Amino acid sequence: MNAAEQEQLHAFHAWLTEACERGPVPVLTGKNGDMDTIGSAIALSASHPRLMACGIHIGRTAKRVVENLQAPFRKIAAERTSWPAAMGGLIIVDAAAPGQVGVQLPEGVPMCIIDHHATSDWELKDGDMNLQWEVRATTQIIDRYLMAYAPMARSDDVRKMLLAGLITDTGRFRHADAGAFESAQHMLTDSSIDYASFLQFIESETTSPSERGSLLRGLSRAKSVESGPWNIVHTYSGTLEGRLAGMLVGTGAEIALVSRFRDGQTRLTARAPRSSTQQGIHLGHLMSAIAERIGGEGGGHDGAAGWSGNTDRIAAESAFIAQVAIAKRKEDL
Ligand SMILES: [Mn+2]
Repeated sequence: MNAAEQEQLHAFHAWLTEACERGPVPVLTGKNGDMDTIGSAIALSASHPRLMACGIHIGRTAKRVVENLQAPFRKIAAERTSWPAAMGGLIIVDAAAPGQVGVQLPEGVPMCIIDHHATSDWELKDGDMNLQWEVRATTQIIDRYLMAYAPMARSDDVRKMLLAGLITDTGRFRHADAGAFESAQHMLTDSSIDYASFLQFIESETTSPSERGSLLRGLSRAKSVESGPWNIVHTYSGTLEGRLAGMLVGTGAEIALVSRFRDGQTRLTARAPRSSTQQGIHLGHLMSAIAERIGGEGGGHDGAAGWSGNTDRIAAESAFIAQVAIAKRKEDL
């Protein structure tokens, strides 16, 4: 952690202390409900009784971990959301844009964004804060805060929440960096967590026959195209797009794209292996460029990103493929 980050944590602590003095402070998760966003919200909420983890959706892995640990998390309605009266502030974790939380945000409440995406579409007002760090998971930022300002909150269960977010966002440490390992070590040190069995628990996910069917159909529809200097393998599927994209990367795709159309909305999910990001691909930037061109919202990380909007599926796919075509390729390493 550098001096600027230490200073930011100090400012965040002051912001949070004041907000909690004014009233309840919801800690809102991203609408994908992945383990990083849910784990971050629950772990941070353990540091003060006025904080409450909440969100519109809890993803599959996060749901299993939350149920297993009986962790406090409040599901809120996406429409006509009822916020607590006299909120002292609102914290949003692991979401790069207002559209990624899935609810209408309350007016006139100071906000703090805690995120690690490469892109950010938040507009900050006076009294708002943004903690956007270049780390592999938002739970790393949360743990840094807890270590410095609420060490008592770092129970084994809280550490498991943090660790689970780090494990899943790094793809079981396949996309980790030195900082991610350092965070993992902090989370495990002086805990009684058995890392290997916790990992086994996280990985013991079952696939239903219908899900297996859609994954297989998605694979059988996959097409490989050349776009400028890049190879893209793309398909569409109604579910488990992230997992399907990971499988496409496993076929040797330089860029994997899975699209989905549902209820008038198209969603693009893209993944790229490290070899592609090292040669200049940044999927998060590509997705924001698409949003600028055809509308909707897009962003994310270099090797994992998404876009969603009202355009039909074929037009969105074409926009992605066209954007990739103009992405320069660095000399092979
Ligand atoms: Mn994340």
